[in-house]
Amino acid sequence: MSTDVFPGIRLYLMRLVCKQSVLTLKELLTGCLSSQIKKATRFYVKAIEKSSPLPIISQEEVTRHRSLKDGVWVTYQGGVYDITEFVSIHPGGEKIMMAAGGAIEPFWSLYAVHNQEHVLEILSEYKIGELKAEDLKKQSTFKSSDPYSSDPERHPALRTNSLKPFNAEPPPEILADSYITPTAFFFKRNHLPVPQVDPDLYRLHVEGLPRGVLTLSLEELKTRFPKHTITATLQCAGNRRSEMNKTRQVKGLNWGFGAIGNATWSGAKLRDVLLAAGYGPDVAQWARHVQFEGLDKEITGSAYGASIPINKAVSEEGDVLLAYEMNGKDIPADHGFPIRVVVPGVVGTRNVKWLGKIVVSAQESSSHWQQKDYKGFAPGIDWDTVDYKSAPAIQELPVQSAITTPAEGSVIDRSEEMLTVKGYAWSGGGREVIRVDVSVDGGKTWKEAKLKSSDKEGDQTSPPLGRAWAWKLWEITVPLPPEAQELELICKAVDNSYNTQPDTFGPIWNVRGLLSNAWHRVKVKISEDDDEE
Ligand SMILES: Nc1nc2c(c(=O)[nH]1)N[C@H]1C(S)=C(S)[C@@H](COP(=O)(O)O)O[C@H]1N2
Ligand SMILES: [Mo]
Repeated sequence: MSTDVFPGIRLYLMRLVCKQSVLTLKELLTGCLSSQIKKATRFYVKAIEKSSPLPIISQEEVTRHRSLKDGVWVTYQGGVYDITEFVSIHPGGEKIMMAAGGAIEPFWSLYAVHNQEHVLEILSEYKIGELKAEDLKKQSTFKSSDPYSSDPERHPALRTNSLKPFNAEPPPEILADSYITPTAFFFKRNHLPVPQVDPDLYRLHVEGLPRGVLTLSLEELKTRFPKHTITATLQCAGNRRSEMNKTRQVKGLNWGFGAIGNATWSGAKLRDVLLAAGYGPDVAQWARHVQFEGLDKEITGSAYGASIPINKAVSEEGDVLLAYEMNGKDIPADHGFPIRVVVPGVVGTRNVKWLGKIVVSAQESSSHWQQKDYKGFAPGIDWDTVDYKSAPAIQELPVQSAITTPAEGSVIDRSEEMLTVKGYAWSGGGREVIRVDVSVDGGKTWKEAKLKSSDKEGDQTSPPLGRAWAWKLWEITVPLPPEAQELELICKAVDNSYNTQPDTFGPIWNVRGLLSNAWHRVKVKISEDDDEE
């Protein structure tokens, strides 16, 4: 059989194969085929594909076919299809004409009804060739007019700060309900569209070492290196920005106090991978930073990137992971599938997701996010006077805590007599939170909350010194002050370096609203019990 089989002839031949002369194109299109015919069809199509490799067709040629007169050609996943015959009887055929001469995928994502198996089966009957490989590559860069169309589904309970790129946090009340933050509710902070990565084609490149580039597949990362698991809290530098913003306006997404979460992460140690790539005392002479590049890219083609100091990366006690699991499952798309860096104790932004490249270097990452963002400035510096070169990139975060229940503005029933206040507390750099002080009278008097290191009641185990990567949850139950109509609840944490949080935002105000860790204050009302009045 020749390689340029026309779809009409194929259909005719197929009818013969099926020995079913009553099979019409319409039946094919509506998908109402008997399973026997379907089987025969598949068999036939496979047979044809084996016996006659389809011709390679250039995008240029496809583009010439965009009318009923010249023929209507489209591409789908690298195949070229002549759907002229189909268009004339397809309901809403005009719409499909928009795809003529180009890729059909973006239209299918708009009209999701098409993503059904029988439609794919129908389409397969019209295949006339394969798109030239280099044209296919180009296609993937303008696959869709909306680069966010392939972003994953998200839980509707999340509070969305921005949809494209997707940035969202959980309702904060749930944070202290579970020591491990459920993945679906873990805050999501994306600067760009979520890249789609085929785990079989995924490669991690380790560069900058004298031995040359080390390239690892996902499988190799999982099998060549021991699997380590840590529990670590991840916090965005912009967590609690909305509170600082109330003092004086700052620039950035208006995060509440939910841009923080605690998860278990499993993967290879970055240290082990760097040693395998040739890191040693000679390299230690000049290497100062480890740069990471994500597979998410800007329109300009530059990738998301960040770097961390080499000492953190290679230290046995640094616990930096190239993680492939989050809370015991493959890392989901939003959190960096298939590999993300987890740099425990270090600001979220350096925990690069969808990791594509690691570079050992004498320099920090040159990325926008390392150089022109994620730095702290004095309260007097504004947008006109800021000089990004004048401040170091944020790495370890300061001590932080917040009240998750009760929520701001809630009404507490006087007859309850007692009030339970709950929250989270964490510090950067592996410093352990050793105390959380709580006030229910606006800071006049303080009581110590009970700390928890897991969901187990009264679990107060301490992590190894300097490796307290995970937060503590805390809780305290206090009598309601008898006279008060309104309470101002406050919490502040102390870490094992005796660092504590500042009382107000004014003195730590900075133009980007980062490192926002003043005392967390929550106002609640007390309702009188009607019966007693
Ligand atoms: N490749 C890539 N990595 C990234 C980001 C990103 O946009 N792209 N965002 C960073 C920021 S600012 C934060 S706070 C964390 C958020 O991680 P999460 O979405 O898993 O909570 O990822 C960091 N890593
Ligand atoms: Mo962030």
